[in-house]
Amino acid sequence: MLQSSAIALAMTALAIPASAASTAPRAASSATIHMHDFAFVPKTLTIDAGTRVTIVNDDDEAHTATAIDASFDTAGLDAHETWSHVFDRIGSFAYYCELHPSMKGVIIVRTHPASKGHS
Ligand SMILES: [Cu+2]
Repeated sequence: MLQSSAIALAMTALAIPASAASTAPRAASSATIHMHDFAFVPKTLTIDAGTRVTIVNDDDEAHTATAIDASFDTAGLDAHETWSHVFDRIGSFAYYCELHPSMKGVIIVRTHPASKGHS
C-alpha cells in the first residue's frame, strides 16, 4: 500500500519535468544569420521569443549588426567571427551594419505558441 503510493508519487514527479519540457522548447530553438557578400542572410528572420540567434560573419571584411533601437549590437565582428544572443522581447528589430549602412536586416520576434496564456 505504502509502496504503491510511493511509486505513484515517483511517477508524478517524473511526469512534471517531461511536461514542462514539452511546453518550454524555448531553450532548444536557435537560428543563424550570415553576413555574406555585404548582406544579411536571411534579410528578414522571424523567430519565436526565446530563440538564440547566432550571427556569423562569412566575409573577409568586418561587419556589425547594430539594432536601430540599440537593443542589441554585435560590435565589430571580424572575418569568420560569431556572436549570439537570446531574443526574449517581442517585436520587430531592424538593424544595420555600422561599417556598411546599406547592409540592413530585420529580426521579428513573436510569442511562442506554447507560452500563450502564461501570465
Ligand atoms: Cu558591414
